[in-house]
Amino acid sequence: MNTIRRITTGALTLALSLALTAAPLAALAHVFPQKQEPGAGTTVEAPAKVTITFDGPLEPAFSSLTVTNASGTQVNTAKSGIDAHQPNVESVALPALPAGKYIVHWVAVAPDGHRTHGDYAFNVK
Ligand SMILES: [Cu+2]
Repeated sequence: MNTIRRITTGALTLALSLALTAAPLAALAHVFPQKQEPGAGTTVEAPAKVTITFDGPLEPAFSSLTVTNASGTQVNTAKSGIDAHQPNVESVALPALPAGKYIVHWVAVAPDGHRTHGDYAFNVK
């Protein structure tokens, strides 16, 4: 009884300390979107820009946002940029978009060089 209890506590302590050491490392190394405007899967009036707020600062030289239409053609002509006052906010200006489905492709590089990427769609009415 006593031994089992000790083992269980030991395993719990080990799991806890692993979680505690792993979490901050992962958070430092890789950035992910926290907020997307327009949001994933939403249908909106043609937006003037796409803005993504990440959970950590981005390396401007290697991070980017591009937007393509349903046939895969890039629709943004402007280059994406990081907000001057918020290093975790990136946006890209858009031309007047006709109705349809659009895909936002994001590449986020943290200051330590770790890269994450993803995409999501929104619809213009
Ligand atoms: Cu990495």
